[in-house]
Amino acid sequence: MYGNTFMTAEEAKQMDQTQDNPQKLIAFEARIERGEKIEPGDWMPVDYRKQLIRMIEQHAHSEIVGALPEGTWITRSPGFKRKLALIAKVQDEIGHGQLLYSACETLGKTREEMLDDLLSGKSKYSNVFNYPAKTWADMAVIGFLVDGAAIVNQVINSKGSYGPYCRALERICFEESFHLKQGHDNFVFLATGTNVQREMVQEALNRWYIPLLHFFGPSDKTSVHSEKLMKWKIKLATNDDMRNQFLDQYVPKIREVGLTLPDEKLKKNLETNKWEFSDPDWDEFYRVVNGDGPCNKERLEVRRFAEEQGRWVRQALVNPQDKYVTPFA
Ligand code: FAQ
Repeated sequence: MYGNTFMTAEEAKQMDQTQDNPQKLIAFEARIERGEKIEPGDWMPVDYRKQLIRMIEQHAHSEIVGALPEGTWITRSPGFKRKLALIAKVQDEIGHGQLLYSACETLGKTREEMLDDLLSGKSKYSNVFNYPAKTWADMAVIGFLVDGAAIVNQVINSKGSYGPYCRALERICFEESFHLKQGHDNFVFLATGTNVQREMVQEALNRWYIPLLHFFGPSDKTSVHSEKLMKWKIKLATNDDMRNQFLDQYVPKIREVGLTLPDEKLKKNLETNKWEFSDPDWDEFYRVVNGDGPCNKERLEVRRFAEEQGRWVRQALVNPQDKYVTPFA
């Protein structure tokens, strides 16, 4: 399983009992300072483990829920080759989820516990996947810009301090780079196509602009976890820095094909080197990430359905000699 080692919750608990050891904390932080990777069996502060579980688990859920909006377009893809590419991409996203669940299991939380927390709404996943994919142009915007945003975040975090997460991110980034090409090709094709195609991609872009700004998380002033995550090099750039890097890379590419972003205030301040934009309604962000977005219910219902329909397969893998009632019986 990709060079990682599982850890049971019991083992993690035993390790966490050695917490009140200031010497260990100093040695741990010195390792991080030197740029060493922390590995599953190594001593780590309880909060380092908790933060990693929270973040990797949310990331894993985002990958599998993230496959759903694009999944709805597989049967409606315009043409065989586009369908093949979309199927491959969706399959990759599920694979990323698997890699990340494995990385998270090295910290002592089981996959079953993580999936239960996703289905009960206890765990979060990325805001962007709670919006509908209304037209084929959404496939272009997701592939080009959501994957583009994910790459900005993941390339940065792949240089982080926890070995299993960084190794998973490196591999994920290779595959996401292919997704980006697929998305870019689709995006340019529509932007340089007929008036109808151009209007369709502009309309999709208008809908995705705010969710994409939200994607990098709340501003540095209101981010809850950034300080600790940065101190322990789990996160290597702040939310605002990642958002700025994304705008730097992608706004010129969007404008290059003659498309616009729906924000008159969006411009780069050449003195500060930072992008300025209208406040992207953070109330909407919190509503969406806390379960009240346009598609939250639908996304979790589909995941629940998949969980129920696949239960007999998981049981049969564990006890192949037993008889199972399949949904096809
Ligand atoms: N969505 O204190 P901070 C992908 C929550 S993968 C939902 O700033 P932090 C691939 C945050 O959890 C996309 N919730 O948080 C793909 C916290 O709530 P909590 C996923 C969000 O951790 C492409 C609260 O707000 N990528 O797209 C979001 O320091 C195409 C306060 O926030 C990752 O997960 C959000 N956008 O920074 C798949 C990367 N932002 O937990 C299919 C790893 C914040 O206290 C198709 N994660 N929150 O209840 C990270 O880098 C960080 O967790 C951030 C947030 C940057 C997302």
